[in-house]
Amino acid sequence: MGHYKSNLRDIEFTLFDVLGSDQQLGSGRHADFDTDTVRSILAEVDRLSREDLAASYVDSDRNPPVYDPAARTVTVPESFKKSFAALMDSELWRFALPEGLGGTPLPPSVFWGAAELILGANAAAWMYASGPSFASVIWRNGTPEQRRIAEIMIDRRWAATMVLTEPDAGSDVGAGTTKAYPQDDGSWHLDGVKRFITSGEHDMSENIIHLVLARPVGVEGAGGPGTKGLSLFVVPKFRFDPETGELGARNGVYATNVEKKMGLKVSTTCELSFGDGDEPAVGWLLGDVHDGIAQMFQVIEYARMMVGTKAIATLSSGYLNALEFAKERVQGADLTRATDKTAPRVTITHHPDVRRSLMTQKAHAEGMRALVLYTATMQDRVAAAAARGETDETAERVNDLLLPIVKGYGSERSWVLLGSESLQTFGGSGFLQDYPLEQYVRDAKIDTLYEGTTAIQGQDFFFRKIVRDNGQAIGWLSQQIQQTLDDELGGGRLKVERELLAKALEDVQGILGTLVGFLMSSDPRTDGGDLRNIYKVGQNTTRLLLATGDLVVSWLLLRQAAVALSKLDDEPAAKDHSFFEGKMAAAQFFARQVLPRLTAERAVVDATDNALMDLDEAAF
Ligand code: ST9
Ligand code: FAD
Repeated sequence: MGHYKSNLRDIEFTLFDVLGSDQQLGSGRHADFDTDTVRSILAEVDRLSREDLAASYVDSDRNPPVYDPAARTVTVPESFKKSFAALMDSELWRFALPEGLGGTPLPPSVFWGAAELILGANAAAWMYASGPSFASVIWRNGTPEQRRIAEIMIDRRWAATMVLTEPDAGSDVGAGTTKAYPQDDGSWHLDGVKRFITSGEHDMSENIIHLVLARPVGVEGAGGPGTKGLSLFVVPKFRFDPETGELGARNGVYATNVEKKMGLKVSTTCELSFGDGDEPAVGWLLGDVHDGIAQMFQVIEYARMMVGTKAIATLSSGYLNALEFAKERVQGADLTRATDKTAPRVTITHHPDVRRSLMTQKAHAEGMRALVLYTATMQDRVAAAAARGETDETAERVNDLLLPIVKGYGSERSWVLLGSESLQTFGGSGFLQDYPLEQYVRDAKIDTLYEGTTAIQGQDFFFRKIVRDNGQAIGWLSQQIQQTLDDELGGGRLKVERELLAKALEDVQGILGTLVGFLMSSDPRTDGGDLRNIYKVGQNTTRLLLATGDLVVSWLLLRQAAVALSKLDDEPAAKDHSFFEGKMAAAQFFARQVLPRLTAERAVVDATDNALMDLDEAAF
């Protein structure tokens, strides 16, 4: 048995019974897909993930890629190559490509449902396989010649990378110093060192296309300070014939180091040096326009969704592994007979604290799955509007609002719960390599770090997605939650949960109101304004992000529970009965055990002062 335990049942329930993702199938852009076809695609992705992709998960952790510093090459373990080949051969990546690039797009919600399975089984395989998705960014933004590069990338299955980070430019991408010099033939020569580049070097494709942020030199109107002065360059590992793709000379970009890491070891993390040898690092300006950070954010938005989904998929598998273990592990007597030394020993699922832990894992894993899929339904709306030649501004804004929650909240909750609850369920065995949990914990920690740390997600959420949006998206979302309350969804059975949700909505709105108050009072142009009040905002943006995540997850669990209730009325078969009872239990547990804490979070926010910022650094 492989490590990965999927939950296709819950994915399908959420997609089709709760979110109605099937309603867009069979017509328009998705005429080729009906519900049965989509279910069979999901079933095949599930099989591929549990078998072919999961197969190399452990081996490629214990035998990670080998870097040869003399040749500056990387050899990936054979077991992983097999998984990667299975993923590429499945051509699942075509479901996310535009038609013009040979794609047959699935609705994004269905796509992300399938993505969970792959990311849970072997996230690194997904990352190495993202060449076609990167090609779609080149296709969307490129000149006609560059569109041809996108086609070649797909035909020849080239890999790709996103290259932002430098030793002194991590969260602060705008501090990057890599330079790009224009050449007479229209190409550019890049010069600089980038750090931490995922898939930066490996031996699984004949070429790698690097999408690199660099600062143009000597170009009027470009190359200024900060992120806005960065442009995006397409830099191949090997030069190639732009018509046929036939490989030419080695380009001057090399992996000059590969990091040794805590987890996700099979995914290479490379230092890339541009133009430090005899050959120049030749690249082309994407779309022939200096709009690098905006172009790169098309990649980042996708990658943030991917990272959140990866984290949540790992928690789900961690929970299901823990559940299986708990059902078999016999230890101790039932608490009601604890003093009776002759009482029969029971499986640990009988212990109240183990049940608390298991339900904490289940409610979060399933609630956050719903968060991912709900966010993806906003992407469904955006794509459907685009196909009609329109824009769905609300869906765009709400998707933008939810992305930092998927990424920031999803990764924080998953990483913490994987360690504190899923691994813990195994007792000391969880600490061993006999079970997948220790690797899950190591592999999931990165999710709170890359693609913008949690602090960056919190700031993005408040300053960009709420304040700069004039509260439109958060207002819309609050209205949706309020509607659920007004409609008395779930009737009498979920009355208590609705009351708790109403209080949580009030608390989150209270936290937000306090932060907006701090922000306004930090404007020195207003009466009594004190610029340092912005620190009070900065102390609490992550808190707001996490609190809003709890609120949205609880709302989605409640919506799931209401559907489950109506299904239970139809007296389903025993197995379905248990599934629906489980949905009810998860919603009730989350509302009763998680939401009340938001009142305390609000009190902390309301009491914020600047003592922390006034403290001398020496006192830390
Ligand atoms: C990394 C990779 O960590 C890890 C995993 C790799 C896996 C690889 C495979 C993944 C698959 C990918 C496939 C791709 C396929 C795509 C398919 C598509 C279908 N939203 O606030 P300002 C823009 S990589 C959108 O002033 P600062 C915007 O243009 C490294 N845009 O920022 C804005 O202009 P305007 C990851 C946004 O103070 C401009 O930026 N590193 C957003 O200058 C300036 O904005 C990080 O993530 C947004 N949310 O810079 C860095 N925000 O305002 C984290 C900004 O006019 N640091 N823009 O619209 C940050 O995010 C910082 O906040 C900062 C600050 C750098 C943006
Ligand atoms: P720093 O930015 O130095 O942050 C250090 C700490 O300070 C963090 O806790 C952070 O939250 C906090 N902090 C920093 N600035 C602020 C602020 N303004 N306000 C509040 N808190 C702040 N990059 C790529 O370009 N491409 C890749 O493919 C890629 N893959 C990666 C793979 C791995 C395994 C790793 C580890 C990193 C990868 N990265 C990649 C880089 C990654 O995106 C950065 O590590 C990340 O953005 C954080 O930057 P940093 O490590 O320099 O930390």
